[in-house]
Amino acid sequence: MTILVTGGAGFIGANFIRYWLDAHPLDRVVCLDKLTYAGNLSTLRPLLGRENFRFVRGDICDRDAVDALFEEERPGVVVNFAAESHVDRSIEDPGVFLRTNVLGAGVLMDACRKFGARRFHQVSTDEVYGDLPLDRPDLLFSETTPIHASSPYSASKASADLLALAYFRTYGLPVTISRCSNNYGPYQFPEKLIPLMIANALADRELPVYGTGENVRDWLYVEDHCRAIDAILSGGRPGEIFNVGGHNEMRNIDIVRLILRRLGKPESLIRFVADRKGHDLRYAIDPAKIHAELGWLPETRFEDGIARTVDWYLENRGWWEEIVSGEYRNYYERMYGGR
Ligand code: NAD
Ligand code: TDX
Repeated sequence: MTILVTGGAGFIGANFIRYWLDAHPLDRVVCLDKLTYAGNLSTLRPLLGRENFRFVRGDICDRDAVDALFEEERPGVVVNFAAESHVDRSIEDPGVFLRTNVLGAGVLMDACRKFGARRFHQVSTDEVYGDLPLDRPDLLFSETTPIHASSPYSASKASADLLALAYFRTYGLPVTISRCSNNYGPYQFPEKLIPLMIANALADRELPVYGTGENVRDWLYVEDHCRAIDAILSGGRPGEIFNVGGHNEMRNIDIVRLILRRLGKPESLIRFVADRKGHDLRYAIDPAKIHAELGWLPETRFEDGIARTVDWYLENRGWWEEIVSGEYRNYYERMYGGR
């Protein structure tokens, strides 16, 4: 079986490709990735020589290139990770989010129809549900919670979900959708909370915490997300949405303190900065459906996952130091300078 993984040079996509090749060594994996600022071919370099792996640089919005790749490879399954994924960047410049996250998903689904893929899986996010209040721990997002996106990023992801469901209903395209909570683990681009705080703490730079630091996210180790997608591909019914989460809600400030403690750095490095516009207060996923229907449960406890993640960033400085020394510097100045 050939599986096409789009956005596979990014954080979750690369972890998924590694996971898939281990779990399904007889499959062929083709990765299509544009290598935007967030894509990093060095993550996939150890796989490049493998017979059952192919990397293709290309844009999911480029219909001719996508069709040509489908014609050549005839993928049975397509998993779409390709996206602009950073909320702060979507607030700065929403246009590219609409293009890649909505139109790109549409181009891929058209190719799936044209060339007869038996599954299109859209990797979505819990952010499509908007946020929950901090003082109602009893409330969780279920698959029937109405869509209520807050940022241009989440609105674009919600749009792609609607398009996928419409392709299922109108054309009978066998789509599935996973809506996952915040992932953490190796190979995450250092603009996101956990790797940013690790990188700054190691350089004795300030740790910029938005607002009061009381916003809550539900953190899941990336490998658990990969296993969830695998379970959905093998047992999830087309047309269905599955929430994926770790029952692991944490306040941002507590994560930041934990990272500082693990690195033996002082809390005086923390700096409270201006809040994110439209900042979602709390995300919390109810993963009851994927557990009941597909038997999936998270396996990595947060204490273990965060320890592994901090160690990984300590042991793989070359991977992220290259990133933080390049174009990322200009981004960092724009986003945090004078904030
Ligand atoms: P990422 O930003 O690390 O990686 C995105 C990848 O997509 C990059 O390799 C980039 O080069 C590629 N890409 C971007 N535009 C492209 C285009 N037009 N054509 C082809 N490739 C393109 O993102 P991530 O954190 O790995 O997230 C992957 C997916 O999972 C996204 O769809 C995101 O919405 C979703 N998601 C992420 C999280 C999280 O916590 N990171 C949680 C839930 C869902
Ligand atoms: O410097 C920072 N300071 C800070 O306080 C950054 C980068 C973030 N934060 C806060 C904002 C959020 O409350 O930390 C929290 C996590 O921020 P991000 O890492 O940017 O993630 P989030 O906005 O929650 O979105 C992530 O999870 C859902 C991914 O980036 C999305 O792709 C995914 O869909």
